Amino acid sequence: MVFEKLSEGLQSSITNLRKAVVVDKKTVKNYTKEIQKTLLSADVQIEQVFELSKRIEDRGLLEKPPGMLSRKENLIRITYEELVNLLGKGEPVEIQDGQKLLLVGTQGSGKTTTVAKLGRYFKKKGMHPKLICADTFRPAAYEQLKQLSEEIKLPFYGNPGEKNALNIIKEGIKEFKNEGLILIDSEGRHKLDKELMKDINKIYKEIKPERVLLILDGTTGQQAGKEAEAFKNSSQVDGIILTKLDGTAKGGGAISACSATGSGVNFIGTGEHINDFEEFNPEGFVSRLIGFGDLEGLLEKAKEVDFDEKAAERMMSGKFNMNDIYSQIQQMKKMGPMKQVAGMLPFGAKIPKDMLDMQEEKLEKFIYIMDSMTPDEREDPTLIKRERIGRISSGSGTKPEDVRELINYHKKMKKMMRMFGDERKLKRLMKRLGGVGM
Ligand SMILES: Nc1nc2c(ncn2[C@@H]2O[C@H](COP(=O)(O)OP(=O)(O)O)[C@@H](O)[C@H]2O)c(=O)[nH]1
Ligand SMILES: [Mg+2]
Repeated sequence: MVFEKLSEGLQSSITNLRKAVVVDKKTVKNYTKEIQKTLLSADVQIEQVFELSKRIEDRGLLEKPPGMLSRKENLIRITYEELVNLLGKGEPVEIQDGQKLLLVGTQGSGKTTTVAKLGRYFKKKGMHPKLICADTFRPAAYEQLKQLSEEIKLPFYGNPGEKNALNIIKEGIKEFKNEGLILIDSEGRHKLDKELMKDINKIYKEIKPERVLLILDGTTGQQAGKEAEAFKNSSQVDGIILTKLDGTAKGGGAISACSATGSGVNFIGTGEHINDFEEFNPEGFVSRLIGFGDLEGLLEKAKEVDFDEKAAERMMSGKFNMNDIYSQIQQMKKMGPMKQVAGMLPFGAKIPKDMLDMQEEKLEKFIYIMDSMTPDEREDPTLIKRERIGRISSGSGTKPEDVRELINYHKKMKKMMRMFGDERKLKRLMKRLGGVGM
């Protein structure tokens, strides 16, 4: 599996963090030490690792957790952000029909394979890729790409009799009437030397490809960044494709080193087969490393909840009615189980137990009941006497006990609101609870 070690390392640090009782300086330090170790073993540059862990540490200790997040959760969110920052800085490369795309890189980096992978990828997106083999350096290159193009059923042009790469490309473009997305496989040398650069620059000048993608072997780890830099200094590079990430634990190093050059990784190759290829997107990638389900909930919670000042004032003045309960339940449904929410409160213990035990279904039921009340009744629940209870329960398809339970709930809440004599405290509580508080 790709990035298994990196993922395991990060997830185990996060699990350990979750188990910690307090989030103090020592916890944060231990946590960042573990992250450091994981990143170093993925061959990420030492300076990058230290910068990242220092930022996680500083932010983790100083930053006020946004929204509903605890300090612990915020630390995980910060880790996510910093990893995204570490692994991706480049803009996505826009590729479409009507463009010529030149693939460059050293021999064996995976150019020919990647031309076919890209062809298949864009074909699936409804585009019209056409392949040209312009590698006159390696005799088998023509056959290799020809076969691959047959496998994925894409037009192919090559000319084994012609020794001049530039001529082949011109012929190919003519053959394809300069239509569709023309993918050009170029020659590679054993390293990025002057000769290769000269040849590529000549092709670049004559053919004017709209995009140039650099193919780098991911198993070289940090070295990939050095190659990217060298290439960028002598030729145009619009994006980077890292290959062979399936066969290495150094992928993190390769990606971060490329990102450090200012042009991030756009695609990754994750196997020899044509399907082993994907667009690289740092956010999605880091989410997967950390464990997506976990992160999704966390980021959702980090969103600042709206604070309804007017609702606070209404409550303070004792005017707490069913409309408030209504929006309160709507907010609660967005936030998850009550017990979990109460666990985050500074004085959670004051919340009556039956309220904490309230189940999602019950909240739903309450909503139905309130929907069956008249506006007057919602505004002033004391109007709801015995005969009205019957009407409301049958209107909402619930039992009269349910309606009574909601009325009692409202009373309890109202009483509790008064108990928080201190307005500041109440407002703070309400902010955490997302609006109408309890
Ligand atoms: N495991 C793995 N092998 C790859 C990947 N991409 C290319 N290769 C292999 O690397 C070798 C060189 O690839 P090739 O496309 O011929 O490189 P080129 O010389 O740059 O054109 C071939 O054996 C490919 O099958 C990849 O993402 N994963
Ligand atoms: Mg090749």
